[in-house]
Amino acid sequence: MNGPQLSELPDDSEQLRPHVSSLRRRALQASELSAVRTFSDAFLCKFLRARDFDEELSLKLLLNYQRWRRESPEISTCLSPSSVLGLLNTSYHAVLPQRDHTGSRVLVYRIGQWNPKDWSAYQVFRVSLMTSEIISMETETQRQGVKVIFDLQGWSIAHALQINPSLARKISSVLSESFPVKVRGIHLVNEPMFFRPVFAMIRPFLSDKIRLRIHMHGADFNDTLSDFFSPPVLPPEYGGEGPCIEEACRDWTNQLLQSEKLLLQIASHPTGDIAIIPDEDPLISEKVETKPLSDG
Ligand code: VIV
Repeated sequence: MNGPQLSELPDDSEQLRPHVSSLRRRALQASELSAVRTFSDAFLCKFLRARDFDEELSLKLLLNYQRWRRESPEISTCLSPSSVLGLLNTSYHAVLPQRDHTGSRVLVYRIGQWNPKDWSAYQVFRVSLMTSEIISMETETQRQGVKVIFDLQGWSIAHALQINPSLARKISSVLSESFPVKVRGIHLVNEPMFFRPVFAMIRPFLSDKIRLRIHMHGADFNDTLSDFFSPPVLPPEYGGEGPCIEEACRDWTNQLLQSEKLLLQIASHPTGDIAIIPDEDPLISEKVETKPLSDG
């Protein structure tokens, strides 16, 4: 049985067991975290599905994820949606209600809504991490990944100044090798000329695979975005027939706010695997509720 077929099976399937057990054994051997005694099936399945059950690559991804979290505490340790509510309320971000024709989640970021005087790049980054943590719990998203639309209308020098080389490295790392979600497409719309220098900072660190999945649509995106997404998926602002972007942003903001407790637990957990209670940390030793998310 090959990778894609294994990906169809549920977390507790008998056929996945050997793969899950083997990844668990190798991850525990390789892990640099002493407070961690084990990993849950659900957690390991995220990494296996993100790499189509290639064990070597799944292990590498898991270790990269742990390292990225450790090296980016300014982003990863504060996953509180209410702390960035002002930004979310500007309709900066939505996960669209409908998946695309392949089953990918479709995310929209409207950079112009981000006022760099009010919000740092770290806070903005946290929004993406919160969303990614939530949607990566969905089995269908683990299988079919995400497609992201960045609307760069309003991108300014003040935005560009927020992106230093270290942050650019963190952006490319999370896109290519350090988060358990398949990035199936990145669509830039309304990108101005002076976005180029920032993109030039990020680009060299991206894998070839991700680089090939980046599409620059410019201002006339209505003609070309429709080659990738069918009308019911996109909001009217992006040439589609779905709910308007404000509504989509409002709905996703509510979804994030409802997930606040869960996100705080992930952020404060040594590995991010909230199904496992670390035995050496009295602060998070109480039993956590893991509510399964419905695939909406
Ligand atoms: O966070 O799968 C200069 C995706 C993204 C993620 C994360 C995951 C993910 C697709 C990003 C995309 C957005 C965590 C797991 C990288 C956060 C970006 C935060 C910065 C501050 C936004 C500024 C605007 C960028 C535009 C970048 C465009 C490139 C992706 C080409």
